[in-house]
Amino acid sequence: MTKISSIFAHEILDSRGNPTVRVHLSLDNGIRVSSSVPSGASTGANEAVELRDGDMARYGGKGVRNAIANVNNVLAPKLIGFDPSRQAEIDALMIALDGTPNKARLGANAILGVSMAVARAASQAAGLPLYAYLGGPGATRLPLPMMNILNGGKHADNSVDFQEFMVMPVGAPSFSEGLRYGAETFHALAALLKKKGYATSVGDEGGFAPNLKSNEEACELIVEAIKAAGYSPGKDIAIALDPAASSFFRDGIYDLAKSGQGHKTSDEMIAMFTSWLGTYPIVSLEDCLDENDWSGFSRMTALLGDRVQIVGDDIFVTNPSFIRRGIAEKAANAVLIKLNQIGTVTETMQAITLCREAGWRYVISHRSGETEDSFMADFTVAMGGGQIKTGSACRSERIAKYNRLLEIEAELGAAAELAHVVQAPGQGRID
Ligand code: 2PG
Ligand code: MG
Repeated sequence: MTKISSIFAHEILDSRGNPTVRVHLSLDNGIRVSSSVPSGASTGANEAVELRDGDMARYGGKGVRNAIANVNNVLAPKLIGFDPSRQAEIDALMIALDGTPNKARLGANAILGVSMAVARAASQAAGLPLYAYLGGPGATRLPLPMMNILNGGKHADNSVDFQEFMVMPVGAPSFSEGLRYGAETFHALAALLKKKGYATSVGDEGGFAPNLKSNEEACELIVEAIKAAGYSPGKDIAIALDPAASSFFRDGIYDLAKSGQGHKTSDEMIAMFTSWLGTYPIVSLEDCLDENDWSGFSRMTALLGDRVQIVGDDIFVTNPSFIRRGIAEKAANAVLIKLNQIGTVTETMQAITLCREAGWRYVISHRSGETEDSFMADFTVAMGGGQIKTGSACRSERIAKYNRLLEIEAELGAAAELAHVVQAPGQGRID
């Protein structure tokens, strides 16, 4: 039996230049792997705790030396000697060693770094690519990408309140062709913005971050870019949105301060997105309301849930207990899945099992602060949900995931299939 022989963590930087955790793990047969932990900006209040040092003398308090020390001094001594294929047991032991409900003592960043490294080491010990180890021989489904080509909200210093305007190549015949559709639209959008005198600098996830006159103008420009790239809006390429509404919900009201478009109630937000559905080829709506607005989510799902994918991110935080409540209250019909919101590979898989049992869809997602680690690309293929959200067509921390998916597609050859989980706008689900 192969055993874990060493675990060692150190501090690295993420795509925003903030410290994060990298874990190196060795097995007694000579296999060595590493994993790196991402970090969000528009984080849900109930996410597992990302441990930061708070030492203002280093990185403005954002150092992760305590999390590193927890890996090296608390977790490593307990895990050496374990068979890495015992993922669930190892994750449960780390949860027990932490002893809090939200990983506040050791840090979800410490625990997840080890959890991902354990999975990767086990896959190598089994002689399998990570997606095949975690997903089995049936893991042949490549995801439809949600490519965030226009950034706003907390991910950009511009006049756009809504965080993510994404394109989904719903009509593409394969993953690589879909990626090309998205990249060509990204380049067409660049040319369009330039022509209109807008900035073509990019935000945290590699999408453009111009100062637009309104949030809606982003949708207009994307439709124009899709056409300019030679595609049919809605047929070849659809739009997905993540306003990340918790980030501009203040004192019981949605405050569209960045664009200067005033205040909206929950029902006014729902009415606005309903009208957008009639105008733009939108197939997916994530976090259109605040994370505590459960009744608003339920009203919106009752109204629009048969026409469009309604994704809960901050409201569910990849946490089985919140997802269970969401299913009971019909608060959405899909979940955004982020490994670091919950903090172990096992619990993330449990969250996905709940979605499957309820007939809900799930989208595996990056964070706005990322690294070159492409774990989530393999994880997406393994989980078979058919959708990945991992940023625009630029910035290497985003492209690392797309390139890994291209590699998986090539490796699967004729067995590779592209998921078609969303149909033309307003037509409901067909997966
Ligand atoms: C989101 C994510 C990822 P962040 O809201 O879905 O795009 O952003 O990582 O900043 O929470
Ligand atoms: Mg989100």
